Amino acid sequence: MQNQKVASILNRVADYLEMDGPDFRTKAYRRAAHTIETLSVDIADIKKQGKLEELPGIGKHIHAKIEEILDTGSLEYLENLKKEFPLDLDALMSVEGLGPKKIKLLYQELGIKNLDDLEKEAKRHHIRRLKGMGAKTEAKILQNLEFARKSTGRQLLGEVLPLSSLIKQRISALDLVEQVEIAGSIRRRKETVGDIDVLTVTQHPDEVMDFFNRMDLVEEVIVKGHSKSTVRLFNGMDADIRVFKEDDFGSAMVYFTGSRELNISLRKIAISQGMKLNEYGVFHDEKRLAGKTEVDVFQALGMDYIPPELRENTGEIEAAQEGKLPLLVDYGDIKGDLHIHTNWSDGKSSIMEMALEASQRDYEYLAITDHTCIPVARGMDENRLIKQMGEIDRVNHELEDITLLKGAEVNLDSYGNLDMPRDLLEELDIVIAAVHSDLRQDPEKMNERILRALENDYVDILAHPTGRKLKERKPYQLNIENLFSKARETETILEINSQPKRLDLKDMHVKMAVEYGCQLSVSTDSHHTHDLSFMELGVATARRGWAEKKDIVNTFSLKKLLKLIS
Ligand code: DGT
Ligand code: CA
Ligand code: CA
Repeated sequence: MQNQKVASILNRVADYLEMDGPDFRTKAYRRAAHTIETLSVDIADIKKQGKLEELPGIGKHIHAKIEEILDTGSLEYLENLKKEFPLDLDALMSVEGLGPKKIKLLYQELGIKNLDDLEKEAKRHHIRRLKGMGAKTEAKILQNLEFARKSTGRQLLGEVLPLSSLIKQRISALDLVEQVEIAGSIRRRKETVGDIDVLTVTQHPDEVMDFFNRMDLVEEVIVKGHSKSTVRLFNGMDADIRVFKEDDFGSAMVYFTGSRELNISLRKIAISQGMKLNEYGVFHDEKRLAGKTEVDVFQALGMDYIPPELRENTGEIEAAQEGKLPLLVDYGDIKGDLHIHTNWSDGKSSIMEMALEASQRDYEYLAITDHTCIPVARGMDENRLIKQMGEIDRVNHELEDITLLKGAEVNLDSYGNLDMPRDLLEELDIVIAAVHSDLRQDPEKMNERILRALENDYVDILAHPTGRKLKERKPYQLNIENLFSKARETETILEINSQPKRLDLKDMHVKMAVEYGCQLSVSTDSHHTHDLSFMELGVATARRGWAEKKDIVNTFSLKKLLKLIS
C-alpha cells in the first residue's frame, strides 16, 4: 500500500501552494490526500484496474500527479517546489502560529530556512519589521520555538503506527521470515515516535535486508549490513531492521522494546543476582537461562511479564516483582464510543453511517455528541439539536444491535457556563463539556472555568481536559491535582481523547487520575467513520496510564453506563 506515501506527497504540495494563501488548489490537494489516506484498498490496485477516475472529489489534474507518484515513486512538481524553497518546512510549521504564508515571507525577506535561523532573526528583532508581524508575534515565535524544537524529528504514533504495521505485513508476507515484530517506542505505544524498530528471525538475512532496503517507501538507505540495516522513509522517518536467531528473539524483543530506562534497571537487577542480561539472553556464568520468549526473560529475572505499554521504569518493575501489576484495560473491552461528531455539525459522515460503523466494531452503544452553538465547528442551535434528537430516535428504531445515545459537546463560555438551556440539557442522555473558545485565558480564570464546569450537574464528561495538541499547542496551565480531586468529588468523567494529536488526558495524567479514583472514558472524537479506529490509540494511552477496565466507563454495559450518567 502506498496510500500513505501518495497522501503525504499531495499534502506537502498543498503546504507549498498555501504559501500564497489557501485557495481552491490547496483544497483540492488536501481533499485528494484525505481521500487516499482513508481508502481501505491499495491505491496502486485502483490504478491497475484503471479506476483512479472513480475516486470521489479528485480532478484530472491531480489524477495525473497520483499516476506519476505511483509510476516513479516521486513527483517532479514537488521536487521543483522544494528546490524553489529549500527550507525545513516540517520544523518551521511545527512552530505554533507559523503557517506556509508566513514561512514564505520569512524565507524571502530574511532567508530563514530552519529553526536556528528563526531563533537568530527573532532575537535580533528582525521579524517584527516584516509586514503583518510585529513585536508581539516575534515574542510568540520565540516562546513557541522551544516547544517546536522538542517535537521536531518525532512523529505522531497515530501516523506511524499504520506505516509500521504495513512494513510488518509486507515482511511477513515474504516467505523468508519466521518472525517479525515492531519493537521500540511504537510497541510501547508512546504518543510520539522517533524511529521504527523492526526485529526479525530469518535464515535468509541478506534477502530480507535487500527487500527492506528496496521497499517503495524507502527514500534512502543509510546503513546496509548483514544483521542490521537502516533506511530513511518517504516521510523523513528512519526505520531499522535487525535479524536474530529464534532462541534469542525474546531477549531481543525485551531489549529493543525498551525503554532505555527499563533496560538499565533490568540489567542492574540481573547483575545483582549474579546474572548477565543482554539482547541475546539471560546468562549465569556461561549458562544461558532464558532468551527465547519475553515471558522466560522476565521470569528468569524474578518478575511477572510486563506489558509493553508499561515499560517506562515508573514503578512497573517493582510491581512485577511483587506480582502486583495492574490488570490493564484491554483493547477488546470497549463497548462503545462516547464522543463522536456527524454531519449535523462539523463531522463528515451521517448518523446512520457512524452507527453502522460502530456496529461493525461490535459496540453496544454510541453517543452522538455534535457541537452546539460554537460557530467555528458548525455548532447546532437549539432547534437543530431538537431536530437531531428526532433523527437519532428514527435511526435507533431502525437498527437493532446498537443503541445511540443523544448527546452534545457543549462549549464552555469563558466563565465555565454551558451555552444551552437547562430543559434541553435535561433531554440529553449524555452531556460533554469542552473548552473551544478563549483558549489563552489567564490560567487562574481557566482553572476556575473548568472547575465550574465539573460542578455543573448536567456535565457528564469533560472532553480533552488539558487542551494540548501534540507538536502544536501546550496544555492550559491547569492545577491538575485540583482538577482530579474535583472530578472525583463531582463524579465527572474525564475523557481520554483518542485523536492522534490530542491523546488528552495523556498517559502520566491518566495514571494520576486513576490514583485519585477518577472515572475515565476513552473516546475518539470522530469526525468521520474511519476515525472510530483511533480508539486503539486512546486505549493505549489508558494502558500506559495503568488504567484497568473498572476505571474506564465505556467498558461498562449500556445499563451500567446509563445508571452512572443519569
Ligand atoms: P524513539 O525511537 O526515540 O521513539 O524511542 P525508542 O524507545 O524506540 O528508542 P530507540 O529506537 O533509540 O531504541 C529502541 C530500544 O532499544 C530502546 O527503547 C531501548 C533499546 N536501546 C537502544 N539503545 C540503547 C542504549 O544505548 N542503552 C539501552 N539500555 N537500551 C538501548
Ligand atoms: Ca524507535
Ligand atoms: Ca531505533
